[in-house]
Amino acid sequence: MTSQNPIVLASAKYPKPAERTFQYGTAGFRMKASLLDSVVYRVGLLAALRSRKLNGQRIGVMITASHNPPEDNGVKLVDPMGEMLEGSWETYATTLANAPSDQALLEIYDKLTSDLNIKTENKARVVFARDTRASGPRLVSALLAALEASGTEYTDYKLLTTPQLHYITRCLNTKSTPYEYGEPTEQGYYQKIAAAFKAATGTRKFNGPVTVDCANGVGGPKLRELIKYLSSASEGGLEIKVVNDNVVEPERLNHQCGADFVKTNQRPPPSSHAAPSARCASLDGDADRLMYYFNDSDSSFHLLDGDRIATLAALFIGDLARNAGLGEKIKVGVVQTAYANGASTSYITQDLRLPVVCTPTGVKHLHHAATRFDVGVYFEANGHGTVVFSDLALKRIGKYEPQSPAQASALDTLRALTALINQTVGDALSDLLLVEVILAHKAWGPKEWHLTYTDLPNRLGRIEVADRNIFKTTDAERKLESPPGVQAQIDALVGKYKNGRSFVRASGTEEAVRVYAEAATRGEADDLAAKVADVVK
Ligand code: 16G
Ligand code: ZN
Repeated sequence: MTSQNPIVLASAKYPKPAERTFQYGTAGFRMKASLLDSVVYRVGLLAALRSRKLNGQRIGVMITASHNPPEDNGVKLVDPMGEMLEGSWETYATTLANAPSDQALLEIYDKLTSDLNIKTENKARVVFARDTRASGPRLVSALLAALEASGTEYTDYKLLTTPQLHYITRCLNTKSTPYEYGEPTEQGYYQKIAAAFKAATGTRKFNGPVTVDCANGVGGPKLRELIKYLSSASEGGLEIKVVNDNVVEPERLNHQCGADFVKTNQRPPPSSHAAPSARCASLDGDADRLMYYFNDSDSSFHLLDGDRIATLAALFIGDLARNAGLGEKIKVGVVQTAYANGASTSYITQDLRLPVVCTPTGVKHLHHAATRFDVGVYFEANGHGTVVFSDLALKRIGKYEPQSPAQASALDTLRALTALINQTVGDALSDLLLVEVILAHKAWGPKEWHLTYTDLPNRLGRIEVADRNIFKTTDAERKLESPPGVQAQIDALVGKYKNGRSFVRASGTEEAVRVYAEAATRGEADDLAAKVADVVK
């Protein structure tokens, strides 16, 4: 009898809230945690299907809402190589999440099994973890119910950063293959990163400590753990001062701290008392975004965001490849979104002479575009990003015989970077150490880094509209094709401002549209943003 089916029976304990429509968006499902039980249960079923479809490769499930407030939570799937879930499967996630009843859910589950030719005799294997939110354990029980009901083997990695789960997923699926990525454990992650950091730093000295605001999220305890594997400051290692690492009081998560707070408010967390020119960094709630910043001697605040991390990494890796004698064999490229400051794009193309590709917002788009370069550097302005090395580039870097001591030294550093950088996804802990290595090599403080180019003043606004779905974009979100006529009005406004640039897109995560504008001066950028907002309202 169908009603005895374990999937239906367990589903009854996680009923879908009526009148709610869910959508698997750029960051998976994300909303108030109280609404998520049925969604997580159904995501567990999808993870089982995905794993069976891929012949029992491990699929990751991460329970987190990143930089959102403490009462939110979310869930997303990780594909076998540690990438984001393949696009076509996002639709299946949405369909399962919206099944109106337990019975309808089973019917969709069975239909997906047959439509996708999934062999039911294949093993299903899932690994999962969560951030520090209070709702995490409850949502884990919904996930477990789905894994049990679908006959899935699973491992609970408990508390991890999102990038750690991506790393472990890839390690598990590449174990004992030529593409082995590392030990599939949290310790393995720290060991790999710490060894690579040591090798990449060599004999260079760090210019004082870095203070890291951990958003009172999972990044705090994990950074403290990582530090145990690094050389101490007294041994010539990097001194990392950990702040905002209170995970005992969950309501402090992302509150007045963290990468999103710093980027959105353009100021340090109020708890920060950093000395002038001291290096400061902020992670977000699941430690996949990183922001650097410092206060000048005159107390002016300077943000070193994702664009700055991308330009720093592209500069350094481009130089290393050339100095190692691989300049002709390894092409470095940069991937940005329309939110990248125009000055960063000019710096990359004109000063670094590297190609830049622009993609729509969302990590999966950037990551995908980055894999088309030998070495692809991608960062969103919000601080999420990484560097990916193609198989060919890794082979060339691994096999090349240096022709001089200078080449050998550059090559050693480059090899160390391929292990230091988490190539599965943006990883704030790995990116932090990458930035520190580069600054140490260059003997730069944040000021010198900041001086590489001058940002164009810019403004980002948020407008609530009746229906954001009427705003359809083209050209990597830089132009609106609907509503008709709006783009022509924006173009006419932009033309009136020196270095003016503006675009409008519907948010993928909120019921709103975003307006971005930049121009030669602060006044003009604000003015342009306000005028474009008027057009959209
Ligand atoms: C999601 C994306 C992030 C993007 C943001 C844009 C992932 C993992 N996360 O958080 O990359 O910057 O959405 O939000 O892809 P918006 O569409 O509301 O502007
Ligand atoms: Zn995040």
